[in-house]
Amino acid sequence: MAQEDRGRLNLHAEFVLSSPRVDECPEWDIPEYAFIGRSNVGKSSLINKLVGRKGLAKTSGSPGKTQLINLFKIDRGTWVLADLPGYGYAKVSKVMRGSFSTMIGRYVRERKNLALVFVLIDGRLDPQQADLDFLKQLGLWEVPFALVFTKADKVSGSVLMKNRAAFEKAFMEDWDELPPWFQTSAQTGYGRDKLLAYIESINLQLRESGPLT
Ligand SMILES: Nc1nc2c(ncn2[C@@H]2O[C@H](COP(=O)(O)OP(=O)(O)OP(=O)(O)O)[C@@H](O)[C@H]2O)c(=O)[nH]1
Ligand SMILES: [Mg+2]
Repeated sequence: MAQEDRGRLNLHAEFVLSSPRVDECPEWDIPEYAFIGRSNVGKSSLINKLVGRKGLAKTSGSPGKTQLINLFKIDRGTWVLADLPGYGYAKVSKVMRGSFSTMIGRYVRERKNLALVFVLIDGRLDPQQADLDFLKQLGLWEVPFALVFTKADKVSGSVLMKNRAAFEKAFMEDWDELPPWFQTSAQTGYGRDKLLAYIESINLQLRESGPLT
């Protein structure tokens, strides 16, 4: 569908660690952006596309690939990307789903330098209860988030718009206003520039307002 974004160079990215525990993640005052969403929604693929390096975050056609918290320092440590396991996918075993959701819950509540969670929503699907529940939980925990509708290349523009509108309608049953939202394709790079510009704008605001931790 939409044209490829070509405006930016690849970003410098450095793998930091994979861990099941947030308390093993380094404590630092670097703004961190976490990619969270249902298994298979395209978190790891989008991280790779943002950075411009295939294989930085491990991806797979079968859900449940990412099983740990993975941290990557971006732009020589100016900011951090966190790739997390997915939630709510019926075909991932119940035990794994439970452990992923504990890991995600602790991460979002305890990670002091977390600037924002990008909650990825599969742009091909009708509203999914697991996503609405997760967003409600983030709200109760007062964790800031933005929405990212993924896999835009897989559906026509009108289907994507229809799915987004349905999602927004369901979302507004719990909320008073919409968060910032994006549409992306990890295949074509559509949406990459806007997402990066948004991250940069938050980094700038945070630099002006002082330490996160
Ligand atoms: N066509 C298309 N395929 C995508 C896109 N994003 C991800 N995929 C595919 O979707 C599958 C899952 O992608 P991942 O990035 O591993 O998804 P994930 O959300 O990290 O999944 P888990 O780690 O299992 O929770 C892979 O086969 C990807 O190639 C996209 O924007 N377009
Ligand atoms: Mg993954």
